[in-house]
Amino acid sequence: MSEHKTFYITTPIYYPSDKLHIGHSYTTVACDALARFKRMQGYDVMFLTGTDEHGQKIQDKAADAGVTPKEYVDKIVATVKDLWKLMDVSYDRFIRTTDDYHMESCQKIFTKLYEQGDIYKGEYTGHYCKPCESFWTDSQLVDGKCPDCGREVYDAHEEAYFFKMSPFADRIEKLLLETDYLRPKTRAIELVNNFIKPGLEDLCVSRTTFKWVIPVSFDEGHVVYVWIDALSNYITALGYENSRYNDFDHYWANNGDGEVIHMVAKDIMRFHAIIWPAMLMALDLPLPDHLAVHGWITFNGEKMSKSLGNVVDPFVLGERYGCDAIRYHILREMALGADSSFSNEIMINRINSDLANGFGNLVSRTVAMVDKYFGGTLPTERESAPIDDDFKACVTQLLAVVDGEIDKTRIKQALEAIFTVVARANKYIDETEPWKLGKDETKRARLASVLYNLLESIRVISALLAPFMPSTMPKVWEQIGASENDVKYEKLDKFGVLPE
Ligand code: ME8
Repeated sequence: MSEHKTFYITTPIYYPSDKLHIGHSYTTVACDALARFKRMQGYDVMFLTGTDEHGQKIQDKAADAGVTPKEYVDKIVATVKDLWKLMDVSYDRFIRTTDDYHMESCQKIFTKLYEQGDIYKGEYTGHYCKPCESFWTDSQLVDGKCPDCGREVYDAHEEAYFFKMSPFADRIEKLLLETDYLRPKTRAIELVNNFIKPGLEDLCVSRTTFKWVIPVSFDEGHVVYVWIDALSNYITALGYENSRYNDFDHYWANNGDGEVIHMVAKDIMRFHAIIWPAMLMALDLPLPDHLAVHGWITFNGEKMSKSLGNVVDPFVLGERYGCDAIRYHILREMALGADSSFSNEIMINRINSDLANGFGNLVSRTVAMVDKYFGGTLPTERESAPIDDDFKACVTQLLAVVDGEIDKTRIKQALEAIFTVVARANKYIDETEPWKLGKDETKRARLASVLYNLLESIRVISALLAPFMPSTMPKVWEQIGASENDVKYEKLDKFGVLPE
C-alpha cells in the first residue's frame, strides 16, 4: 500500500430534529472504527460527519418549541457533538447544511444542473410523508400509505423543478449489478427491479411551500428540496464549488489512488444508490467506490427511530457501561445488510462473555502470572515447545484476516476474527498450564516462554482492537509494557516484538 493513498469516509448527515439515538451512533462509530483502522494502516484519512438541517419537519418542531429553526438546530447540534465526544468519534470535519459555504455550493450545483438541462420546470402531483420528508408517487405507496414508515401521506400539487434521471439509468444499473459499489451486493437486484426496470422516474427537487430551506437562486419562491441539498454535502464539505475548503481534488477526484466510502442504513439506500450516482454523473464527477448499507437497530422488533419514539439514549448507556463497551457491542452485533435487535440483556451478556471473560481474563491472568512468578519482568532464558508453533501462527496470521474484512467493510467479521484468537490464547493457557510450570523450579525457562507468547498475543490483539475500542487499549499496553512503537501496524504480523 502506498503511503499517500487517501481514504474518504462519510456518515449520513443526520436530521437534528431530535436528539440522536443508538442507531445513529452505530453508523458513526462504524465509520470511526474504519477511519481509525485506515489511519493506523498509514492512509491519509478524511472522516466526515454532520447534520442535515433544512426542511419542513425542523421548521415545525422549532415553531412548536417557540424558537427560530436556527436556534432549534443549534441546540441539537451541540448535543450531537457532545455525543460524538462521548463515543470517542474522531471525525475530521463536521458539515452543517446551514453553513454558508454549503448553501452557496448547493445553489451553484442546482443552477448548473438547470443550465445544462438536467433539471427542468414542471408540475408536481404526488404524496408527501411528513415524518420521512419524502415524496412518493402512486405506485410507490403501500396500501395508500408511506412505504417507509406506514403512516398517512398527504396529496401535493405544485409547480416544481425536476431532475431528469432516465439518461443515467443504464449506467446506474451497471454500477449496481457489475461493480462493488453496493455492499452488500445482494440488494442490487431489488433496487434495479423496483426503481430502474419500471423506468427511472424524474426526481422532484424543489418546493414552494416551506421556508426553512436553501432558495433556488434563479427562481424566487422555489427552494431546493432535500436530496440535492443533503447529498451534495459529501462534496461541498471538500470544497466543491466553494472556497471554504480545498480538498476536493485530493480526496474525491484523486482517481485510482484513493478510496471513497459512504455508509448509510437501508432507509436511505435508494437515495445513495440511485439518485446520488445520477447527480454525480450529471455533474460529470467520479463516483464513490463503495456504498456500505447496514440494517436497522431494532427494539422489540421495530426500527428504532426518532419518529416512532422507541429510542435508546446513548448518553445513558455510555455513562453506565463506558463508551468502549457500547462501541464494541454495536459493532460486533450488526452485520452489513441485516438488522440487529438491541436489548440491555444482549449487551450485558456480550460485554461479560467477550470483554470480561474473554479478553479481560486473558490480560489479567497473563499479567498476574508475570507478576506472581517473575515479579513483573521475564528472565531472558527461554524454552520453546512444538505446541507454541500453531499458537504463534494464529497470532501472526490475524492481521491479514482483519485487513481483508476491513477492506470489505465487514466490521463484525473483523471483530469475530480477533475474538477467535482471544479464545485461542485462552486455550493456550489451558494447554500449557502455567500454574503447574510455576510450581517446578526446573521449568522456569518454559514458563517464561509461555508468558512471553501470551504477552505477544495480547500486544497484537489489543493493537488490532484499538480502532474499535480506542480508550481501553492504551491501558492494556501499559499493563503489558508495550511502547507505542511495539503496537505499530507494521509490527502486527510479527512475533517477538516486545522486549525479551
Ligand atoms: O436520513 N438503526 O437522517 P436521519 C441503524 N438526513 N441506523 C440508524 C437507525 C437505526 N434504528 N436510525 C437511524 C437522514 N440510523 C438524512 C440523511 S444523508 C445525505 C441525509 C442511522 O437523521 C442510519 O445511518 O434520519 C440512517 O441511514 C441514518 O441514521 C438516518 O438518519
